[in-house]
Amino acid sequence: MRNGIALILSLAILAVAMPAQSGGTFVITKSVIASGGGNTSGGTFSLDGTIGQSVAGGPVTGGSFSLTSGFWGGGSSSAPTVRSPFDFDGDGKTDISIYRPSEGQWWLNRSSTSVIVYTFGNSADRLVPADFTGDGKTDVAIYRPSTGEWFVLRSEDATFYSFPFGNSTDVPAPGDYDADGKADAAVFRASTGTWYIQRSTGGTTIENFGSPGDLPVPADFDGDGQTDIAIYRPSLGQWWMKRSAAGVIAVTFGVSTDRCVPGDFTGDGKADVALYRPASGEWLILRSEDYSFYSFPFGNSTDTPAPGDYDGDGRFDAAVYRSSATTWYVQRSTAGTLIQSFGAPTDLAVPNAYVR
Ligand SMILES: [Ca+2]
Ligand SMILES: [Ca+2]
Ligand SMILES: [Ca+2]
Ligand SMILES: [Ca+2]
Repeated sequence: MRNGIALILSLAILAVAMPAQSGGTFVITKSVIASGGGNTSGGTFSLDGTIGQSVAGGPVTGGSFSLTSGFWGGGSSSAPTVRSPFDFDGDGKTDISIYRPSEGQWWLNRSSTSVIVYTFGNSADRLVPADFTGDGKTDVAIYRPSTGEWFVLRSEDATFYSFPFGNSTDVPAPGDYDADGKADAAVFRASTGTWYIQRSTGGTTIENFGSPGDLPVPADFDGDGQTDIAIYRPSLGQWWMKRSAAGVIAVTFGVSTDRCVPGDFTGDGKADVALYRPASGEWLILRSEDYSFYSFPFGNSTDTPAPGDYDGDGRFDAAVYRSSATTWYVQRSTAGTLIQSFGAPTDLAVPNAYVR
């Protein structure tokens, strides 16, 4: 019985691309069903009945069906791909990395290969690294406030392109707002509470969400693959999130001196509202699952928070760069604490780029 239902579902999918059919006996050979799989072997499959109709009727009975898994990739192909931020080599792990403003240098300590240095930017530029080209590797990128220009260094071949999008007082806040796997240039204009998003799939989104004094904290809070517009209101400790699938929600979590470090710390595919409290060196995480929170100390008052997924397990890891000691401390969720020397005292931690 159960196998019969599975067969109907699978064949209903198979029939989508076909014209409607009715009547007759359908014969499907193994080569049609399992061209790429390894589960079907030795036989010809026959089916009488309802190809081309919706799955609305009762189950097929009276037959002997044998069906193994593996149709259409097991149905997983439509799940959004969760990628790690600041992953310049595309191995799924955030890379320890610094920007040296005086030289315009990016030093990337890539987790799968080696250190590489790019000169790209100047001391007044803002860091906006993200995967703009959609190859799974974060691209080195800067926003130049004086001209409102974006400069992206393609991870594919280290060539660059640039385009204007924003003005001198805008806060750059790129993300994948249209869920096509490519980061979209975006800015938050705090003076008017307006978001401008240049979608990689085409067109510009202009949306009012926020007020003067708010900070942009976009992330995928509902886990549908689309970055969600969101702001933090420091004066009230309020987070306002315009979730793309689940609607607007507001939570009060934090004080004005906290730093916003949203990310998926719990590993459910949804970003958690999260804070770093410099005064106590504490991380405070509001679980997306049930809005309960937990906290733990990791860092001190002068450390730079640099969250990311450094061990690539799908969960954000607390991390700080201690510039005075040029040392990174990473509390990896699966691999223990990493202590690594990388950088100089005046360097900026790249994974701090979107911490507000
Ligand atoms: Ca990496
Ligand atoms: Ca996009
Ligand atoms: Ca979303
Ligand atoms: Ca992790």
